[in-house]
Amino acid sequence: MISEIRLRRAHIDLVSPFRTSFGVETSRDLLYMEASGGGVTGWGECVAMSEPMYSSEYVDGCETMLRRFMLPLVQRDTTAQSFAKSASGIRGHYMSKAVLETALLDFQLRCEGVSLGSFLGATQTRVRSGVSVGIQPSIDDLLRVVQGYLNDGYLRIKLKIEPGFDIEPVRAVRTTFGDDVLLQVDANSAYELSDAKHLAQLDDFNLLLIEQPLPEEQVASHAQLAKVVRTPICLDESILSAEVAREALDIGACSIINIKPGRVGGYLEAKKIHDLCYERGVAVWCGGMLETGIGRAANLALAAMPGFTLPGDTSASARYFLRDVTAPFELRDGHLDVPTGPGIGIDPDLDYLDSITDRIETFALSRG
Ligand code: SMG
Ligand code: MG
Repeated sequence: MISEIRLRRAHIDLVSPFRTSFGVETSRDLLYMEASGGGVTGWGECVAMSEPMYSSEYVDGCETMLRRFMLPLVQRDTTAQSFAKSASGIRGHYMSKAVLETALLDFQLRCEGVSLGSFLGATQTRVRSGVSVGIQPSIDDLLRVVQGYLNDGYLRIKLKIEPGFDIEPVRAVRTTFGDDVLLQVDANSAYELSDAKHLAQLDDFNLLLIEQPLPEEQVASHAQLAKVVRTPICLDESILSAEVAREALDIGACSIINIKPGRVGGYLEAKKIHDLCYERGVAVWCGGMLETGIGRAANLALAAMPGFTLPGDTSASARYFLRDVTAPFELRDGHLDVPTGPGIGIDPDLDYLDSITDRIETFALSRG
């Protein structure tokens, strides 16, 4: 039984600025939920950024949602499943739901001695790692950064693109590193349907996929775009639930899905999207939100499910942080090991985590 929940706010610097079509991240504004009872603690890490630029959610807003509307739903005997059910009445706010649901799930799995991987039906012991490369000041800089990641052993490169930094950078990377490199691009909604012909120029570069070219709400426009562009369209921001995923696939808006548990309300919904895609033979991969080791551990368990046939944005700790809050995840032959211990299978280094913590608030639970 859970006796208390803690909400922790912390911050950690990134090793280098990460620029996307919507902004630059230089540090990670963190929110963790910790569900504790009987000496066991379950952890969740919120994926929201400090500003509502990737999507409408942002971390201070998540804190408000958790305090006002979600923590009041939790009692001592609340499970991840019962929380998901009671929180389904709250519209949107997927990232807030996900962090609390994950802490509850981690708590119960740790109590049962079951790893998140086995709970989800993981079939792999390690997962192939890709890396997401931010927009660089010049093509020369981009080539240097990509070379560094290839030297590290990353098995797939994803280039962030935006209008004005798209066709030529992709051409340069393809020409310099050759046809064998698994390569894809992510626009984070920066284009319009009227850019379809422009985007079709990317068809020359044998990309695995184009991720989220158009705004989140324009699912049907992606189906139009898919008729003009030969490269497979992959949706990220648009896919907020298994229902949206089903509709997007039905109308041909995408042929690949980036699954991010934080974006869809948690691992239970993420598993539903995996299962739907697996049944239909649609490839999925695990996205990333610059998570620390807590969020990364859980994502690795998900990425070890059988439908994750493409390498994800599950990079090593060193790609993000000088020092992670857990033991670092390290690349071996381009792979990361899936944690095997109960729950997410890893614990934070509490002394270090405390040293980057700004504040902790404790919520005692009623008996229910
Ligand atoms: O965790 O390696 C990571 C980041 C991967 O590119 C990444 N994430 O749209 O897929 C995406 C972005 C969202 C976060 S950008 C700050
Ligand atoms: Mg994306």
